Amino acid sequence: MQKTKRLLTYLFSTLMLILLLAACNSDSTSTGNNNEDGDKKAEEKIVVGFSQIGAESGWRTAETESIKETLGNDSRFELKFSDAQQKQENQIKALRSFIAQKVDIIALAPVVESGWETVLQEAKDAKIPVILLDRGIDVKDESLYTSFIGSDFILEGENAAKELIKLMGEDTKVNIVELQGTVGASAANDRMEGFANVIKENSNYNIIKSQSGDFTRAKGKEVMEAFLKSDGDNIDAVYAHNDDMALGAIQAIEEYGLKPGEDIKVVSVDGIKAIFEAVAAGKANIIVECNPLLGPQLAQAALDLQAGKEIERWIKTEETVFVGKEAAETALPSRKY
Ligand code: GZL
Repeated sequence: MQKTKRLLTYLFSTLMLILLLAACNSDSTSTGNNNEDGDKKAEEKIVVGFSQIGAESGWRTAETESIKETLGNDSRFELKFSDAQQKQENQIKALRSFIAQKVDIIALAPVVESGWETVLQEAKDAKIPVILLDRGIDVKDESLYTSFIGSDFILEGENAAKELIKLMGEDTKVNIVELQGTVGASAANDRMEGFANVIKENSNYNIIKSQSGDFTRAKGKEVMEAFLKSDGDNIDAVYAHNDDMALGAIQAIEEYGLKPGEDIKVVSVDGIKAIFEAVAAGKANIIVECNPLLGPQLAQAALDLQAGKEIERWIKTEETVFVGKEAAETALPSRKY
């Protein structure tokens, strides 16, 4: 009897040990970054590959700083950053590198609207969502990107024209020269369209010259010098698609011997500190704000995507307009960039 009891006890404890080992073993099969249902484990970082256009303007630098500060200082993210020196081929190379590194999300500030289908299809095939930052793209297959975080450039252009007409009067004859942004960039195309939408409604207002200054101060100055040479005393206002070109134009107008902000009114888009200082000094007149501080919105979109949530197709940034010395002086102390 005793022998049987001892045997049964031995068999029972062996069985329990086998069951216990089997249970432990099933836990260790979920190795790697993901748990059983394929989601990233909570403590794993979200790897974001960001292809930035370059550093052509104060606005661009502010955007880069916002993204590096927000994602770079947040332990939930690993940010891989690439500066394309304003060349699309460098951005395409960067995207291919991010795909090869199997990042979780690609953020792209596309220098121009066209030429993205192939590389974005590669990202889609690799199941890596793409979030567009600050400029749009022109693709037939809208599923090639998940969301656009940025401004309404057509509205910015319309507001620039409306404020200029308010400032100079509907019945005044006004000849305008236009400094366009980078050729092919959505921000340039749409700011041009929006401004033209309003100007065409008033025959007193005419755009007599329009040329790209590539969103840079140096090129903006150079193009304005050419405008002044050909049409100097016939120019009543300059519309610049960004502040850096406007600041270059202000320099050219002064060197030409006229007073910017008085002889030639200056309307600009972005809202970097230097243009507020120019308006406060009476050298420019109208600022249409375009918000570059997109880091927090990118971070939130990445977190939502990683959590499997739907995100808005267009995550818009809120912006305003500043007109005249007093508005610029009041706003200056709180400007962050
Ligand atoms: C706007 C952005 C533009 C800025 C310029 O979202 O794409 O590019 O207005 C910058 O300053 O160069």
